[in-house]
Amino acid sequence: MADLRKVQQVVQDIYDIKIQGATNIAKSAFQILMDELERQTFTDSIALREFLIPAMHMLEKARPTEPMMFNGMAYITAQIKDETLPLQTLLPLTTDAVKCYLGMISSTAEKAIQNGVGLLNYGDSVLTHCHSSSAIKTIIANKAGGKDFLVYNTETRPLYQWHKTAKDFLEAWMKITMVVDSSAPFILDRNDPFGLDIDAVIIGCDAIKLNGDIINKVGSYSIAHAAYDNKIPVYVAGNLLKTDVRDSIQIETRSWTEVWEDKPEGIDIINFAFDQVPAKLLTAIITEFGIIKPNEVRAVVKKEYPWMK
Ligand code: RUB
Repeated sequence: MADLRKVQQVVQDIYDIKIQGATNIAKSAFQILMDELERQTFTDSIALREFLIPAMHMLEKARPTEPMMFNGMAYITAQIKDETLPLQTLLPLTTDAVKCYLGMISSTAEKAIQNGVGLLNYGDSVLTHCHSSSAIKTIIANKAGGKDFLVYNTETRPLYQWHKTAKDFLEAWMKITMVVDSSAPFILDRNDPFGLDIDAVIIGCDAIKLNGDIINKVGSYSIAHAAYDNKIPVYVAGNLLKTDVRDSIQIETRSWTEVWEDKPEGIDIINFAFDQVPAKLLTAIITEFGIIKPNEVRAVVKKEYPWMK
């Protein structure tokens, strides 16, 4: 009988947003696979597969809008497709594949952050949304060159991921100003009454479509629209391991209890976790292969990640 208890705990933590953000979700998922492959004893290759396959399915379903997860699962599955492999070959092959993908997540994230250095100038104001480790680290990396700038961040209802974002910037000794979600498009207006004069938007993403659209925390769509209308560049701190090559990603909707726990009967609530931003509103995507235009995604993914299917 496969022991999936520790995997189940990580699935629950991902679902409960104790682990959040596409990169952290993927890292935790592949780390628990790695830990369990090392911790558990498997009698034969069938026992190993009886653990691995359901574990991967459970993790993949924890949040439905995460291609970095299914691309990794596809990568591992491709390495072990030979059903005849004995345990002594299958186990190290599986462990190596998981380790390799974990390494890829970290190295690509680091490369993308470095590729985003130089986007911001001294004195700039930048708006970010939700909690994206990629967007935050890219903004902080821009400051590392000695340049100072102002960061605005949205509250991110209903779960208030802004608390995490604010703490990350505070730890990096950066000045951060919080705004409520519904005011974010307004502060991008060149005529906003406070004259905030935002110079750039940098947001993360959960999924990148082959046509260059991206999926990110709900609210990204209206922010990108307002930025586009005001000729403010919108950069996506991305990673092409997040490409939805199957065009199968669903926008996650979450329980209405997150919005109004004791709502009266008769009221419907739709609680979208993400929205989709059309490529035409995006200036560029900061990736591990450089800063690319949204319409270059298909060609770059085909060239750099031919194994993605
Ligand atoms: C987080 C979110 C982040 C992306 C990218 O939403 O939308 O912008 O996941 O994150 P949630 P990263 O809080 O619902 O997971 O850059 O860390 O991969």
